Amino acid sequence: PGAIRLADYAPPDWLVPEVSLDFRLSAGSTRVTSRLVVRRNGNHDRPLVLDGQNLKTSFAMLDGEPIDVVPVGERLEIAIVGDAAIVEFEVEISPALNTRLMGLYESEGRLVTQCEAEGFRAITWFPDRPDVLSVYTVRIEGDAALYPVLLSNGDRGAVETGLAGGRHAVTWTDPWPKPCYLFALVAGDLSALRDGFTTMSGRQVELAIWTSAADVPRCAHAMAALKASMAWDEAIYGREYDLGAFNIVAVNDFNAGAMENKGLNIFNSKYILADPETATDSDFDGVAGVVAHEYFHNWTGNRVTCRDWFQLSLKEGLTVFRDQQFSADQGSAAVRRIEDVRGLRAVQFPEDAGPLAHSIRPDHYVEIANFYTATIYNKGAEVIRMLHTLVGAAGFRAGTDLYFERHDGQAVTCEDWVAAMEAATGSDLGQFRRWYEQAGTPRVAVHERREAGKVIVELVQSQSPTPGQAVKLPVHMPFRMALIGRDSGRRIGEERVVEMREAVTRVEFDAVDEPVLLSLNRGFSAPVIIEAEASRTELAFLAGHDDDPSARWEAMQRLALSVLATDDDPAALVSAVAATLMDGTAGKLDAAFVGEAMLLPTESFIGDQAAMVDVEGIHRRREAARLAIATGLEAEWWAALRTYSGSGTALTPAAKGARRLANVALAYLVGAGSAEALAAARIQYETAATMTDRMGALSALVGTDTPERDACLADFHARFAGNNDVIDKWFTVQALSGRPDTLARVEALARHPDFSITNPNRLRSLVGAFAANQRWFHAADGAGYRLLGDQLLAVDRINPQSAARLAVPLGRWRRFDAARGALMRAQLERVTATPRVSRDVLEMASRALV
Ligand code: HT7
Ligand code: ZN
Repeated sequence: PGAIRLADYAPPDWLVPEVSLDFRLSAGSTRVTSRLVVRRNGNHDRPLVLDGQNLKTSFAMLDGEPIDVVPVGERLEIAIVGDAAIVEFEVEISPALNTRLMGLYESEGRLVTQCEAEGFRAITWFPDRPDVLSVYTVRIEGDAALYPVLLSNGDRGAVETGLAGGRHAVTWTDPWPKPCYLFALVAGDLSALRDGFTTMSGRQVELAIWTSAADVPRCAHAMAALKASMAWDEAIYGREYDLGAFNIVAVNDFNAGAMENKGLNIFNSKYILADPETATDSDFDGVAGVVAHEYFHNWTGNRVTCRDWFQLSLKEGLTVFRDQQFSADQGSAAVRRIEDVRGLRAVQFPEDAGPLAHSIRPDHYVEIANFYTATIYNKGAEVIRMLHTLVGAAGFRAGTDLYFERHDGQAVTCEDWVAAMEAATGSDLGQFRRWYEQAGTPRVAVHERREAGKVIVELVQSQSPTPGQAVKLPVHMPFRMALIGRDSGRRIGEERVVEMREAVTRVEFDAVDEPVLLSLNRGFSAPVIIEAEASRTELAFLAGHDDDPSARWEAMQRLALSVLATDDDPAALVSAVAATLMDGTAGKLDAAFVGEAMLLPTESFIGDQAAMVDVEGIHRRREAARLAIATGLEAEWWAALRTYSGSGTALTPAAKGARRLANVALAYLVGAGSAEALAAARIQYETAATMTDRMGALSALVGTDTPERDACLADFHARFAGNNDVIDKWFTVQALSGRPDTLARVEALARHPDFSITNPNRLRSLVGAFAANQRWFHAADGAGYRLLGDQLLAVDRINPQSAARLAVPLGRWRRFDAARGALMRAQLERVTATPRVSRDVLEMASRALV
């Protein structure tokens, strides 16, 4: 399929300042009448071009006169003589048959829309591009019993009751011009948790979170997060909410996490519904983070939107950065930063190192849905974070103020963003712009020497070629570093923020009169891979003394990686773990940090460090190290379990940290294999007050071959039958198991009555999770790859976006031995050779094969 290129961008020939839509709803056949006020944009004689997909057009009119329309593929051209016109259509669509979950679709009897990126064209004829902004009036009419609640963007207007056939209607108007990807409609039998918020200028906003009546109490955490986000955006960015109502709807069938439609956010229920019984601490954090993210889009995405989809990171990178800042402010900032870095390195670094690498502003794509990636989102956020570090908090605020002042109501580019930052702060961001163009993760090699009482450090940056980008130029980045006394364990002098620009940057620390160790890339100030020599003793020392939490955690990770790369005795790692655990028990470190630092790097992350992934060797060495840590510190783990368990259901950072550390302790104890540990896990499972503790026990048991495991798995399924988000956990925990029968179990689970490929969450919970199980997905006979290929092709007929995501793990074929590589390629080739495979999947599989 043909690529769309940034270089071919041209402004829209016709603008649509006003749109009126009238929906006559029914699941089988919805009639959509549209009235578009169109205006010629510039001096040309080109026709109005509209997009449409699977639309049955019953009539079209131009300035009140019927016209014949003949679509060519998914495009329609209408020749217009004057400079303005009214274009009207009536189309018929079928939400019940829409399994792609784009456009208007049915989910559990409700009707819901998803329009980003290009779903509006499946609702009616329209120039479906983000640089066409319109004011919308929307009338929704439907059966009053089936669809008692009718929602759309903006503020609610006229209500019509008692219409013929038991129908009713509501009209909504949204005064803020918006691109069609932000349009939304929801209809169904919904109940709301209601609240209110008074904005900084004293306006009242009615807040409502809509779900089934039974789930209303489970929306409280999301509501609290929404109000906290509204207050935070006012305090930190001076941004106020701009409508009288803010509605959120939770749905079970959703392709992504959530959607920021103006005034009517639609969420995957996984990111709204939470109570201690059913949601883990990390689920609670996920709810707050995603609610904040979607709310923050109101300014970064909605009031100022993207000119074209190449600029996606303009809204996504910036909004992820803002939600990360918010979450850091709400809890333990250090642990949040470590979690964000762990996520970035687990997903984005491999993406940047493989065939799917692309810059945060790509210059071509085939299917835009394939570009909602960790690079656009998470590397995009790292780029914004670097800007924040370079210009400082006050400069950054001046930059965002200017950006909003210049571009409110516009569809703009990443260049407009950087230019505003530059103008507001007077900084030169010329070279910084390379981050937007270059794909791949830079490497920074660190060389250190002593010279006449000085410590001289040379930072050498380099970058390997990525597909289609052979030459890489040095990038501008802030590199935070400090010296730690090798004897005292204290920081020597001030931390430096070194601005790296050249290939080689020389840094001098004067008058250093004691031996030192380098604390590098503190706070993970630049998203790079560090190459620095350090002995295990030095790493263990930094893991015990570095005063920057990210650098301290990183020292422990590097120590673990060094030990896990060989068959050496893991004693050095065991004592570093012991020292950190003791610092926690002595109250010198908070429990959440200790829990984080105790976690060994995952098998995939260990694999990412080597040129070729040694699947069996990594698993064997990591299991051996886990056992050594478990048995070598058994008494300490029991003490930690006693100290940290029983923290109730509170969601304070201290209680969450305690639960985390207690569950790490339990996992090690179960790994050591004593009958007492199995009994403790079983008791914790049965008496848990929180899902965190219940899942902690279940995850510890799932890798064992014990009656406790089988009993707890069976109980879990029975106890939470019907709760989708929890049953997803039941699938995932089994898919991630280290047991040798995991593949057979996953095959059986794929035939389980609760499994369904039509629900994206369920598909991800089993097949997506299994593909992250390095040991068993990469079974040498290729059975894991076949399972993925089978599922991918089956899903593609139903939901191409879901299917395309499943191709990603196969794209790592170059990193494995020849036999596995060939088996992975064989699945990708099978996919590309399948007749009528979707454009989404074809693009992903073809790129993955390169
Ligand atoms: N901006 C939203 C993106 C999104 C999406 C993209 C493709 C297909 C379905 C989708 N649902 C939502 C989500 C966000 O970043 O806030
Ligand atoms: Zn977003």
